[in-house]
Amino acid sequence: MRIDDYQAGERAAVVAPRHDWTRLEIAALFALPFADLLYQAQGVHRAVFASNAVQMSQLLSIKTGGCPEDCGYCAQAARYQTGVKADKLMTAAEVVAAAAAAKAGGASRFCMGAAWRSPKDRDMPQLIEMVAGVRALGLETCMTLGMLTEGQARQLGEAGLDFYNHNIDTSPEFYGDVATTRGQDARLDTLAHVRNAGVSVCCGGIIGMGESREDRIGLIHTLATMPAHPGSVPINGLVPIAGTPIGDAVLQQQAPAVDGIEFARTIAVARITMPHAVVRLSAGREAMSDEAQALCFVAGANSIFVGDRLLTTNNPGRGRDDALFDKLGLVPMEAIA
Ligand code: SAM
Ligand code: DTB
Ligand code: SF4
Repeated sequence: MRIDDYQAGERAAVVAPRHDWTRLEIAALFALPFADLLYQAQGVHRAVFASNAVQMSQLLSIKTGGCPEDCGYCAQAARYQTGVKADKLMTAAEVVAAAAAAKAGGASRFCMGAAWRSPKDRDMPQLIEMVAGVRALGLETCMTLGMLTEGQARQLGEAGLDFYNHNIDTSPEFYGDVATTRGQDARLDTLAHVRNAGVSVCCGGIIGMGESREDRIGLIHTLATMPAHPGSVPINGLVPIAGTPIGDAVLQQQAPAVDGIEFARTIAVARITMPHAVVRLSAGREAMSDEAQALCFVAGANSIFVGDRLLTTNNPGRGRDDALFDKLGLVPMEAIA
């Protein structure tokens, strides 16, 4: 029986999450004719989610630049000359004011990012105050602060943090080409701490860093075989930053950072393998055409970042996004929840 032969109420059960995906099965999905892949992704998407609803998150860089890590794509790594200047941690009052503006602009989740290897225990009270203040506005809260100890994850969970973003970025095989100051296993440890603290996991990766299809398969395989699928899966298109090793390599080839069809394929495979996850068309939208973004929504993306800025780079503003939503008949997820 096909998905669309079931009644609406039965459908979510039909797409019960599986955690035993093999690389071969994921490779076979990637290899489908494009229309067949998107048809399958649409079937899964419509079985679980309202078909045209898109969740909207807004980012704020609460502590910019000066990061000791060496992620080869990142504008905020202290060791690369990217023109980003290091700032200190914002105050809770400043963060809450920015969250109020984000809410007025239509965001339902506020994601606070810090360019740290990991937070210091002395920062925790300030971070906890931010979570409480943003929550009090009626927004969902998300933080991305680097690696967390079990205790730090528990403290943030107790403060009411809804989501923690921590990306595995790429396949286990390619990870060593992306960052060397810590391994991907350390990222998986933090994700376990977050999960155990009862905070929802937001975890995904970056496409367009020079990785192979096999690496994209490995990225999705790692995510889809986690003990629980992440609640949110951000798929970022590399924003190439001059001065970073990966950004420079992409810029010097003068090739588009991401092939739009392969990007949409990756979203579709994430949608099919993690049916209940919200899949975010994350960084990289500024450089994407409306048509490329439309393909990603058809492939099953149902979340975006809104607002003019991501962390250090630009994002399509409200005007362009409103026009895109109008053209495609998309509506904010909260509007129909
Ligand atoms: N320092 C924390 C960490 O690494 O987890 C939090 C901030 S970090 C900037 C969050 C994520 O943003 C990275 O894991 C990466 O996936 C994504 N990201 C950073 N720079 C990017 C870029 N230039 N293009 C696309 N995605 C990027
Ligand atoms: C995620 O996966 N993407 C966001 C968020 N999590 C923290 C970050 C995108 C950053 C893009 C580059 C920049 O603005 O510096
Ligand atoms: Fe630091 Fe995060 Fe950037 Fe890596 S991605 S250099 S950990 S801010």
